[in-house]
Amino acid sequence: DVNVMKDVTLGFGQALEKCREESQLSEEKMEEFFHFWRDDFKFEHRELGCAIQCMSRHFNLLTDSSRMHHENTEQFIQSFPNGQVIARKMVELIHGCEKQHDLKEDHCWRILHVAECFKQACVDGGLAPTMEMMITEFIME
Ligand code: BOM
Repeated sequence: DVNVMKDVTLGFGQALEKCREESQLSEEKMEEFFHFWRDDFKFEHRELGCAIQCMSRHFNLLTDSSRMHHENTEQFIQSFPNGQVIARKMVELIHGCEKQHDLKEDHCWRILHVAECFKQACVDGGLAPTMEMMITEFIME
C-alpha cells in the first residue's frame, strides 16, 4: 500500500542528516530523502549508496556483509501503522534486487543499484508513493 510506503520512507529518511557527513552526501546531491520517489531522481552518486548503507545500519537492518537483515527489516517495516501489509513484500522485493546485484563488490555502489532496482519494482508494482503525498506529509510533520 502506497500510504504505508510513504510512512516507511519518511521514517527511514529520519537517519539522513545523521548519515550525511560520513557518507559525504551533500544537499545538492540529495536534499531530502523523500526525493527518492521523484520520477526524474537519478541514481548516479556513489555517496547516496553510502548514505543508504549508513541509514540502514542506523536501524540495524544490515548483516555483517552489508546485505539486508531479513528479520530486522521486516520488524522495522511492521513498526509503522499497517506495516504488516507490505513488510513481507518489501523484504522480497529488496532481496530480489540484491540477488541481481550480488557480484558488485563495492558496498556503496551495490546498495545504490539495489535501491534503484527496489524503486523500479515499487513503481511497477504500484507501491510507489506520489511526490504530492510525500511533500504533503513531510510538511505536516
Ligand atoms: O544489499 C543491500 C541492502 C540495502 C537495501 C537498500 C534498499 C532500500 C532503498 C532505499 C529506500 C528506502 C525506503 C524505505 C526502506 C525501508 C527498509
